[in-house]
Amino acid sequence: MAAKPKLHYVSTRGRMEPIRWLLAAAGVEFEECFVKTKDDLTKLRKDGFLLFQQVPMVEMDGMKMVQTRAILNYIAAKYNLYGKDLKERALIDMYVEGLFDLNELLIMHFIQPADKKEQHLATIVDKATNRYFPVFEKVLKEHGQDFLVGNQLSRADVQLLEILLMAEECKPDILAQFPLLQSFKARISSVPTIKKFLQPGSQRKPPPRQEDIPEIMKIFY
Ligand code: GSN
Repeated sequence: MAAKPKLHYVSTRGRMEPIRWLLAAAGVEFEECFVKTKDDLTKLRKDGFLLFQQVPMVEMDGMKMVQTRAILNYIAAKYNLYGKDLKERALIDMYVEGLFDLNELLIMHFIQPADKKEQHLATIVDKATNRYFPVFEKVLKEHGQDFLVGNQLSRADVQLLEILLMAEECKPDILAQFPLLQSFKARISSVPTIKKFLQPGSQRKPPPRQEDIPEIMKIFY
C-alpha cells in the first residue's frame, strides 16, 4: 500500500488547510508533521526539502511538493476532483482562484490587531457578499445542479464550502441573503468524506487563537 501523504506545516489552518480539506474530501488519509519551532523549519531547509525554503510541503508519491496551488492541482487531478475536460477545468480554476482571493482576506482577519479587526471584518463582509458569494449563488441558480461544475463533486465545491464555513465564523449570518449557498453548504457538508472531516477529532484545524499568533510569526519571520 502506498505511504500516506505527509503534510509539513505549522499546526494551524493557514495555507495548508485547503490541502487538508481536499485530501479529506478525496477520502485520502494523511499524516501531519508539525513545524513547531524555527529550528524545525531550518532543518527542513537544510535537508534540502523545501524548493523555495517555504512550507506548505507535502511528501506524496515520492515527491516533496511545495507551492499550495501546485499541491492542490496534483491532488485534484489525481482524485478526479478537477472536471472532466479542459473547459470544466478552466471554470474550476476561475472559481478556485476567486476563492483564494477571498481566503487570503479571511486568513488575514485572524491576525489583525484588535483595533483593526472591525474595519477588516467590514471589508470581508463587503467583498464576500457583494463580489464573491453572488457569483456562486448565480451559478447554482442558473444550472440548478447540486455541484458547481459538471454536476459532480470537484475541488471548487470543497473549497467553496471551506470558505463559507470560515466566513460564517467571522459573521454567523453572512449567508442570510444567499439561500442557494445555504442549501449548498448543507448538501456538500453531508458528502460522507466531508461529513467525517467536519466531525470533532478530525484533522481539520480550528480558527487560530490570537495568543498563538506571535509564536507562529516567530517561526516564519
Ligand atoms: O502558496 C505557497 O505555498 C507559496 N506561494 C507561499 C508559501 C509561504 O508563504 N509560506 C510561508 C508560511 S505560510 N504563510 O503564509 C513561509 O514558509 N514563510 C517563510 C519564508 O521564508 O517565506
